[in-house]
Amino acid sequence: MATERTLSIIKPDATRRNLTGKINAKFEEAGLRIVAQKRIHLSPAQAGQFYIVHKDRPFYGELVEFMASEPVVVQVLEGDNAIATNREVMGATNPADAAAGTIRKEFALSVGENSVHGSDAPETAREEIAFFFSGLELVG
Ligand code: RTP
Ligand code: MG
Repeated sequence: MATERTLSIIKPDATRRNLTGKINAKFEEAGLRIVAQKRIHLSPAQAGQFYIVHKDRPFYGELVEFMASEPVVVQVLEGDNAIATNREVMGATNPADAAAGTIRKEFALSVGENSVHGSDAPETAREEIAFFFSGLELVG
């Protein structure tokens, strides 16, 4: 298995409810190491740029407004097959479809306010990590 890095975001619905520690515990229990982490408040323009791939989807406006509504915690997770491992721990996008024990099953409020983001492929992981972190901030 290859060591990978992925970009994770703890979304506003979760930071608001003080769930950062519980969510981080799930990542660490799954063998993912948090190699960088910071709390930021995205502007609507920054949130819109981050999710630009979804610009033509009907939920784009709502998603951007939500992501800029309150602070988020952005982080880089490292581990064996980190991208897939992280998405497994996150669970399905819609919490109604998420498996027992996943973050979204336990904590998500709805398909939109679903507590976490995770990169979906190596190329997007590289882009998304570079969007938030400089090389100096990444301590392996
Ligand atoms: P993410 O990118 O946040 O890790 O989530 P994902 O891959 O599981 O889902 P994706 O299809 O990339 O959608 C991005 C985010 O948009 C919101 N969404 N809302 N109202 C809706 O039907 C709807 N569908 C998606 C969610 O916050 C989702 O995580
Ligand atoms: Mg996605």
